Amino acid sequence: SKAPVRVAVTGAAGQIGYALLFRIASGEMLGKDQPVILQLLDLPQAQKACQGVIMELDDCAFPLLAGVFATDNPDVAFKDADICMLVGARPRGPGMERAELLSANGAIFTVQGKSIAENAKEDVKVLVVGNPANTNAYIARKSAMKVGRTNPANYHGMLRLDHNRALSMAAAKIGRPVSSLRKMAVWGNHSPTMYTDYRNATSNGDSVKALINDAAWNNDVFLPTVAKRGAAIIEARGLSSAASAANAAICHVRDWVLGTEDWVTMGVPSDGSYGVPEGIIFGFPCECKNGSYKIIQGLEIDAYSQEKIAKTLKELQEEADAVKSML
Ligand code: NAX
Repeated sequence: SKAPVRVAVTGAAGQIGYALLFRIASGEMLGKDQPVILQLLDLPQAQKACQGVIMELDDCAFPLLAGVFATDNPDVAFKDADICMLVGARPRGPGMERAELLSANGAIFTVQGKSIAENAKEDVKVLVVGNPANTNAYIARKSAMKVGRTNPANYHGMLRLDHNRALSMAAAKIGRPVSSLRKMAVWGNHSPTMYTDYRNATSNGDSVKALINDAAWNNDVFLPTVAKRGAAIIEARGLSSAASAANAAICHVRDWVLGTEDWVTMGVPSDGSYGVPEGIIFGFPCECKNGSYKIIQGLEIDAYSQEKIAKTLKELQEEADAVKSML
């Protein structure tokens, strides 16, 4: 049988952690034949809650769960990790300015990026879920690059929830199942400036854009609804998205490790594609094969799309500028 894969999960005592860990342990992320060891990181005051989660993991008697522990020490949590899912982050408190939020998270992700680079496997795959996800991934990557050792291409931010939201909403609009859809894309930041793009999407081979054939709906309904979906969930549930966020994290890592047939949106460090400066963590349509990903090249960017991409890029560059002094 296969050697266990070590998966570190931060923010393990939180609500996304609770929706995520059981699915990883059941084999939904890495395959039904792949044993896993879960390495949980959370703050000191959350250790007791982590022990409760571990008790429940034990009580599931998952055949694939080869081990689990919790710690408040990043160096212990990331030791020999093959995959790091960085869910824990500093939430925006009441009256907190954007700059304060960025610097509070900068303090977390500089430490965690360095610790990953020093302790994890050299080919570790890192997915940042905690917001602001793109910039937290940017910080972790830059911090890791000072250490060297790990692959700078493997520091990602999560845009998959936005991608999945777009799939579901486009499917409902055309009255066909999600499974009929291919080639959805979301560009840029995981924030309301993201640009959700179905221009290249198909449903059973038919153009989704032609089936919808309504530019006003795209601009006035589809884009803002996907962009504000997180806020709509908070309004309805009184809590932010958790099960769908955990599902998106599972999808991102599963597709990265096991490969894709379709396009998937990943927040990856730009290699200069589509004029996005190198190193900015930007949502691009990607394909995955043999454990690595590739940004889909050669897509036509019309004037409308260019304007949307420029706007979300500007926001990411401003966030990068705001954390420059920490890196
Ligand atoms: P919770 O507040 O339920 O849980 C967060 C957990 O992280 C807590 O247990 C906390 O103790 C822990 N934590 C805080 N700082 C830590 C640190 N330095 N090291 C380790 N653990 C730490 O939040 P939850 O609902 O689980 O959301 C987690 C993060 O995901 C938030 O930042 C949230 O904004 C973000 N989201 C990102 C999404 C995305 O699409 N990229 C969507 C969902 C979600 O909003």
